[in-house]
Amino acid sequence: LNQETSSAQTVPVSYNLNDWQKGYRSLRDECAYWIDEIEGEVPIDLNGTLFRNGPGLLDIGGRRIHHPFDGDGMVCAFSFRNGRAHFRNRYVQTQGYLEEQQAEKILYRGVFGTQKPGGWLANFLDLRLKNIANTNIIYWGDKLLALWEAAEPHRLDPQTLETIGIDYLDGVLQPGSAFAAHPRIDPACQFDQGEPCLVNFAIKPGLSSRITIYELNAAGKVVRQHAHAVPGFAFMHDFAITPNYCIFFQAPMSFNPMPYLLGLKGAGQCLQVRKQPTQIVIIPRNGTDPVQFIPVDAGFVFHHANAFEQDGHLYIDSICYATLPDIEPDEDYLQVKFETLDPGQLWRFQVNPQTQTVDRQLIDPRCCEFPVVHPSQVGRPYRYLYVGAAHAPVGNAPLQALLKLDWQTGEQKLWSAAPRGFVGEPQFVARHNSTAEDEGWLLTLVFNAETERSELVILDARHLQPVAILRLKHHVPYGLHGFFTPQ
Ligand code: 3ON
Ligand code: FE
Repeated sequence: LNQETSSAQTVPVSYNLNDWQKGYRSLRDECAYWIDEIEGEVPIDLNGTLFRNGPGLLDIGGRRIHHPFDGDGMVCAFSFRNGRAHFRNRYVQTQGYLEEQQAEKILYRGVFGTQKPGGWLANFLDLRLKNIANTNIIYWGDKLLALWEAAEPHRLDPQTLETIGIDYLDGVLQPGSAFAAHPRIDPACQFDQGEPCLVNFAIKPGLSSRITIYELNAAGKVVRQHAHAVPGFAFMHDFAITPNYCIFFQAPMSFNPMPYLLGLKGAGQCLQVRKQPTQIVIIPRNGTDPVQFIPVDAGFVFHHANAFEQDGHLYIDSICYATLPDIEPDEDYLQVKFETLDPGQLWRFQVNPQTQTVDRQLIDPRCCEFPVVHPSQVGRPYRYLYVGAAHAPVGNAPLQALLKLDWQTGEQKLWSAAPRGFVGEPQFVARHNSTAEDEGWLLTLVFNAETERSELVILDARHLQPVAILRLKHHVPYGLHGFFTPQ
């Protein structure tokens, strides 16, 4: 263990920055193979496919992109059948990806600061968005969709990962429509006779912003849709659902588009979180009751873990940042000084809709991100939360561990891949016919800096102990979100 201490926190550093940096190299190869380096055993009753998405290219035509969130989407599929595991990865063949690979150079600006070569003049007034399809991937209604929140979904073939094309949800979306990268699946929708449905949203930001809610039935058809104006600029990456509500945290943002228009910065670099209360925006899913806005000090939230209704209150569990770092044009994301940034931390918010007041509680100071719960507990009271976490209990650091929290007993379990492992989002997969909420597995992709390759780690969710480590033949750049389907 590297025992250096930082000035900000007197916590032993559990990682080496050089190790962490190696997880952000492009993976150009597209592969398909049976995984044969396996430590432990793939559970025989783990059947299905884990899809995951994330930036695959960190450089184009010999030039680095400015931030990983600007990287072209590359989808991985891990298929589990009778104790065997198959890996496949493929780029989403977006128009921008194809054009840039053909030209062997950057042809589009990125939201997070990637610029075309040639300085500000080459970027001046180029306001096109490159739909990079890099944030999430879902399998719903027989469609595999790669998502990026500022544009339309791309449909892929679930077997080959070949790109079929942009998907307009049978004509519901228009060219240029957004469709967020954070759908939630209501496991038993009261509007659909208890069948599961997928709830997602789209945001049109502006001086006043517009949120559209889409609900898709199990066949993938949009069965409910309603739109709402929210005052002020809205950049909301995720939301939470309960049986009756969609819940958003709207941080107070200022957006100064000048540097973007002039070709000096990406649109996302022109956003700033103001030191004012966040609005909790509560949109009734029936589409007719009034929207409520309740202020609370919450900082900025990318991801919510879950929400539920209980005893006349609304509970929301979220990962909050006191401040967000600016992505400066002359800054290198690989040189990030983790210890100088505010960590993401788990908070619970309890909303009283009668009094329009909120109580909030910091659950744990540990830096964490990418929360998940059992799919049948989405929007319901739940017992277990799983989240990527830092190895150290305080301070900001890369994710090297998984944390399991038991809300009932307060007990925590930690599994750590430190000092040389770096984890991604965990996925919870329930065992077939399981009864206990933690009966199943957690799947996460770990970058191992020692081998400079990635490995899929399967943990028993009850004990948070690995049951199998599946070593890939190469690394996979740190990714964003994934989805498990039993198919
Ligand atoms: O002007 C607006 C501003 C804006 C930011 C309009 C807009 C819609 C174009 C826009 C675009 C937003 C986009 C495209 C956001 C994309 C976000 C993204 C790709 C990823 C977000 C990831 C969040 C987190 C917390 C990641 C954490 C990662 C780790 C802990 C390490 O791997
Ligand atoms: Fe996300």
